[in-house]
Amino acid sequence: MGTALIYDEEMTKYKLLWVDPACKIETPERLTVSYEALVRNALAERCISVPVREATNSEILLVHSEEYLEAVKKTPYMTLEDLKEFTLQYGDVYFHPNIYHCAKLAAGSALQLVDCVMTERVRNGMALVRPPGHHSQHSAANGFCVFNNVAIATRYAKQKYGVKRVLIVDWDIHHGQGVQYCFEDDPSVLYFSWHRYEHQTFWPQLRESDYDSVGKEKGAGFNINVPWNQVGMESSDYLSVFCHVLLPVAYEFCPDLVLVCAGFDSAIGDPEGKMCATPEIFAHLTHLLMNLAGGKLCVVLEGGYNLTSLAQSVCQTVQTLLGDPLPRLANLSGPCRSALESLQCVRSAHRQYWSCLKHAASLPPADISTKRIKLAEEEAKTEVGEEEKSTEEKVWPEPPKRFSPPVRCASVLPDDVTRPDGCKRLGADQDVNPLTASKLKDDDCDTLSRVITLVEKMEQNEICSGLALVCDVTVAMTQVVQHLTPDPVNRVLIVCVGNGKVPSHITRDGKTLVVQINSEETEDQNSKYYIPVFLKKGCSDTSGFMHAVFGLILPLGYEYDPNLVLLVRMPDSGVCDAVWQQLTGLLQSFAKGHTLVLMQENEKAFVGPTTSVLLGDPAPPLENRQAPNTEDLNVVERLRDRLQVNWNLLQTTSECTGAAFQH
Ligand code: Q6P
Ligand code: ZN
Repeated sequence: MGTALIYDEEMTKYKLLWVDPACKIETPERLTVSYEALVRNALAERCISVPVREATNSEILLVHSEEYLEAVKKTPYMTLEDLKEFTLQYGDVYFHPNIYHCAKLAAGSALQLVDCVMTERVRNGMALVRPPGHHSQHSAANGFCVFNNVAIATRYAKQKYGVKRVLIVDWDIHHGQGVQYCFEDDPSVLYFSWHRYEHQTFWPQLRESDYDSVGKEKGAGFNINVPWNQVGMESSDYLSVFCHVLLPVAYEFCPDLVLVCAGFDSAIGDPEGKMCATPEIFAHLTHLLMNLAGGKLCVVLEGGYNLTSLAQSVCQTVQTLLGDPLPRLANLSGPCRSALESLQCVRSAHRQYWSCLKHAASLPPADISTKRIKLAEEEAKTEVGEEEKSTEEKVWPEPPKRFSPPVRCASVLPDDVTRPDGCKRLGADQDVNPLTASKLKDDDCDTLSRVITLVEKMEQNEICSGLALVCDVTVAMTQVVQHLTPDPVNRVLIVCVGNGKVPSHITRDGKTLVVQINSEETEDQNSKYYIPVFLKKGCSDTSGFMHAVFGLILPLGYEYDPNLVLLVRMPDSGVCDAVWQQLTGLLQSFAKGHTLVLMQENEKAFVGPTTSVLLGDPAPPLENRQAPNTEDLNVVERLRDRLQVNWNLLQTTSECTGAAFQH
């Protein structure tokens, strides 16, 4: 199952025809540079090209009023003067004789994408469209948007395919207020948006863009706003919001379909967003959404005004949809203080609606709302001359080419286990480096030397990921760690699932980070590099387990930035297939996808489900939507409090300790 790409040159055939400084950034080149970059990087040819179509009247009316549609319908026949006049009734938008046609194609593109994802002609896809959609409202154009492409696609998916729950992730740097208004009271649509806000001084300067607009009536809790109150937010700020808000809530919501309002004005270099996240962040944001809804992910272009940054970000997104290994995000800092304030506010505003946030600190920092008023007043005074400041352009290195090793997944399996399709078997003796083999004196020598060979080939980028069935996972993990060259750049993240002792020389060597999810207390508790997570019901509690994955494992992994991940399934771990597959999939975020999975010989039944995820198939959705065990949530929360001194990405409050704020 492939990736759809929807693009048509026709959508470049309208532009601003008069002078308007607010609108001059929205150009046809936005689309051409994005598409040309996909062609140049040989990504377009790997996608399934799907034709555009016009959205029909009745489809547009799913979201917009008849009066508004009738008014827009007249624009192709207007004179320049009439168009200017017509434009004036809306904010930050322009019309052109061909924009109505393009707006129908843009909305129709989103519908085509939903159609091919829902009918499983493709797994996922991206639509490159103009005009964008997320600001447009029931009876109004706004912010370069004419029809609300993603809102229309959402209603269409619900109506045509009976989709029960839709998640909309709006990573554009502006608030998609049009989407918020459309679904505010609708619990079947979870809308998440982060946006430059600066205490309500940034466009569109709406009170309802703040964190406390959580949705209305039955839809309360289903609208999540993350206001950025400072510019310059970085990748770590974005990731911390994904780990500590969006992902736990999204998995609890359990969508049947995920749509992205994909604006790339949230990337570095954008003149509107003024943020600092590099284009590689979009590879990760995309990947983190790819195991929801069984992989049904539709990405629809919104903003993005720095043509270089936009094109690079679009490529990162599409290459991830295609399943290529992710780039490493080196040197992530922790979230900045302002981001932490926002995070704390959002988590506290939503703690009553989502059980995964039940234990979030209950109070936003006291000065936040007063700050909004104070800053708004200051801004009003200093507004003149603000734009002329800091004209120097941001520079950042071009993202390195993402390389896909010739072998995606290799396995070391006993002879009686059938090799899963698409997975190379590492068995023939000629594959094993004789030097390696001679170093190992063990009963299990043959298997272990093949495992070491697998790791070597991963280091040399000949193999991306691997799986091995061994007679003792603890021995195997020890061998692998010892074998790796003692170069300090070699960092291994070990994720141990289940009970059992992890040898202390591994947990104390200072270059291996071990996170173990278990249900037994172990002695060794206070090391920075050995993090045992005791869950009452061990790995069999889905919600508690996933809470630990989002709240601990992902942020730790991002901050540690390993070059190899060892995922170890301890004997009798009790973890169910779907949870195991989700974890395996999410761990592909690290080490360019270099994950080695170690399992006990007798766990043959898990070979198929594991390799399918290593080969890039989405993990099945977690249907079991029980509330997590309170004690387990508490354990994770307390661990985070304790460890955030060492690991910045674990922070969720702007105070030194979140504990003081609880309950
Ligand atoms: C921003 C309007 C311009 C002020 C110029 C889906 C994409 C978008 C639109 C932003 C409109 N203000 N200094 O729309 O969110 O990027
Ligand atoms: Zn935008």
